[in-house]
Amino acid sequence: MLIKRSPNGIDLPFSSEITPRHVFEARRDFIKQIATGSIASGALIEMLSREAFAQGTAPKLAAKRNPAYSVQENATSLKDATHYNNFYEFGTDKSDPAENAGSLRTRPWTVSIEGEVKKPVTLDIDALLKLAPLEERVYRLRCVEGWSMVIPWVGYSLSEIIKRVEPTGNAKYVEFVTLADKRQMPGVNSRVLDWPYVEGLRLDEANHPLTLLTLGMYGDVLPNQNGAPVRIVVPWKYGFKSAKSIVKIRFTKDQPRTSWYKSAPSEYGFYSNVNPNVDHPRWSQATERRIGEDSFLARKRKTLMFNGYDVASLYSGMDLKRYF
Ligand SMILES: Nc1nc2c(c(=O)[nH]1)N[C@H]1C(S)=C(S)[C@@H](COP(=O)(O)O)O[C@H]1N2
Ligand SMILES: [Mo]
Repeated sequence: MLIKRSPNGIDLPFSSEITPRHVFEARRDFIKQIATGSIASGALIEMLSREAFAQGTAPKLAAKRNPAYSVQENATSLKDATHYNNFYEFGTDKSDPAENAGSLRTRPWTVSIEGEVKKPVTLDIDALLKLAPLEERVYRLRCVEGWSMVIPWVGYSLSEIIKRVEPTGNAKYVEFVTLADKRQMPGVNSRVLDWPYVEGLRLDEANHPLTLLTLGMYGDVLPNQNGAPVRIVVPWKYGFKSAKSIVKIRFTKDQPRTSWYKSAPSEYGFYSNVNPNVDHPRWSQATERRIGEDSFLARKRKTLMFNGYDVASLYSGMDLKRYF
């Protein structure tokens, strides 16, 4: 993949500057067809990426940057983002997922969407890729352990799925259940967590446009260690809320019993919004270390309320010390 550095310092994949005439004409025809509505946007992305593939220039998962939902900060290097991971199904060391996740088979893969919905459905990964136009969004990710990264994710708002399955009036929460297969995931043999890894959101949090159904990063499909083939990313919450390698999305009446809450309820609350004013019982949450700025000269960064995202209206009237 060709990489150029953009003016704001974020690494962006660019397509070739010189477009051959036949490619240009084909592209013009595509654009006419979209204008007349004869091609769906998902199909368009596929056609454009196939065209770009033929030229050998473009990323594997073409997506348009959504600047309204992207931070203007340097992206963490792909190397760091794929070699410093938490994915306990593959081991508890930061280097374990990169080393062990090669054994994960990500195709075929289905996600069952069920529970309190009028239209339950099971979608395979190709259906998910086509369900809505893919966007690139550069988000901060803040781990509860005190480090952060900036990652260009590819996906679309989870609300795109939610509106299609039509939650019933009983649906108050959404639960994400991730794969737990001992044959593919060596960490599932250990008892560090109660498997499968389960996370959850309140329905309004799940419907917030920032909540990203994530299928890729850095212009390509998700590497296994980052939660292939599909994960959730909730940028204003601690990283552990962003469940990887999801197989089930369940709408519920009751608050989901999440894995980290079950393991230590006094340390990992259900909400787990990034909040510099509420310390973890064993350490401060006021500052963070940006991965890639680890030299002794690098200052720690101040952690921002809700990780810097404008989501306070979701929690108006709530005591965030109590509902941590
Ligand atoms: N299934 C599953 N999802 C998971 C985890 C995990 O152990 N298992 N770890 C979480 C934690 S603690 C963090 S910080 C993020 C890390 O995501 P990244 O490796 O893509 O940066 O994934 C989250 N999602
Ligand atoms: Mo984390």
